[in-house]
Amino acid sequence: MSSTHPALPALSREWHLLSRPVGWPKPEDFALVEAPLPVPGEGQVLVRNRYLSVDPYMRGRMSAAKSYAPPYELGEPMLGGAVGEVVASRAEGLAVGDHVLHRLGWREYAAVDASAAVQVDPKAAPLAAYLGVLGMTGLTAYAGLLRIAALKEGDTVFVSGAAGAVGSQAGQIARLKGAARVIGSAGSDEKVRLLLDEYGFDAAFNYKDGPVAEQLGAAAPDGIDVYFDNVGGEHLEAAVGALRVHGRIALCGMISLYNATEPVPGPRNLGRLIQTRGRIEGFLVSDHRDLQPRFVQEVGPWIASGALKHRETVVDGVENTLEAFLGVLRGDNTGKMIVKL
Ligand code: NAP
Ligand code: FER
Repeated sequence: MSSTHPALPALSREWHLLSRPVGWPKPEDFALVEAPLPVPGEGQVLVRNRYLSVDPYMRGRMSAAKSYAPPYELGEPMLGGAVGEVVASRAEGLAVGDHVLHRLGWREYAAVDASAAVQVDPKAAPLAAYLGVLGMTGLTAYAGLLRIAALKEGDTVFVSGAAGAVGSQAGQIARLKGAARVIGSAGSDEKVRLLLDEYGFDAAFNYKDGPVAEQLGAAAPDGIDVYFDNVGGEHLEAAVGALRVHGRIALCGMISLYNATEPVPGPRNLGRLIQTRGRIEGFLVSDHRDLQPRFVQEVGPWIASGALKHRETVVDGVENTLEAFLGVLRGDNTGKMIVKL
């Protein structure tokens, strides 16, 4: 089976990693390169990407250190979540005009193995939602809160990075699942207002206003049962300090440390986990794909009804992908950061 879209360009732009960043990534570490349009092989589709995902974990893949995902290769296009339209197909079951979710982001066109593409329905949800609120970041919030932190009705829950893609969903799922009190932290007064006024958090603070331990103590005078950690560092130590008996901490991410050039001191108060019989557990969303159907079934209707609200920060143009990624590290985004091509 072979079919092709009528008008395709000869070239496709793609972002390459040129050198491994030390500390904050610099524009010189990257290049937007024009390459010949990829040619799909047997079993592949040519996808015109419409939305690219930029995510904090990509900072880790820019480093050489071995991790759960292999490092990006120098001089090669970077990888990442993307949703696009099939413009040529040499694969059974996918036709021109279909839409797919795949991992060859950071570029305009990609030749994708059909086996590595998931068909998505643009009528069921806006395409960008498959990268965020119904996609990887949404599932991360769901799995981390319900499976790792084992949220129970009546819990007091603290979420950092609470105006971001994962955090905003974790906080709202906690509320909708019966948490007694949900507290969020974020990096601007505008984000704090959004948590309180739109997302239904019971308390929220700007972590730049003063010590996290003090602000968390004021927001949760009786302590917390669950901490959903997106940030690490000072936030994590404050949460350990506020943990109640049988409290649970889900380690999702530690974005405050991703550009660190020196080893960072750990929380100095881990002894509290003994007194509280507390539990702290890291997780990766990729180990919890089995929850995807349950996640969509439970959270999808909340999104459709407006019970769970979300925002995206959309940056236009493949040429602005790097700035969008750097913006995530700086906190320019509210909700999922998306690049629209
Ligand atoms: P996001 O929260 O939408 O964006 C990142 C946010 O981090 C920024 O908007 C910024 O918001 C905040 N930030 C940056 N530097 C900070 C600092 N020094 N201290 C506190 N906050 C800081 O990103 P996301 O995609 O939802 O990811 C959130 C976290 O989850 C990240 O740590 C990511 O690595 C992790 N994650 C883990 C998994 C997994 O499987 N374990 C999967 C997805 C994501 P402010 O304006 O509030 O500073
Ligand atoms: C994945 C595992 C982990 C994945 C993303 C992550 C895109 C994110 C980890 C992090 O942000 O720390 O399979 O797929």
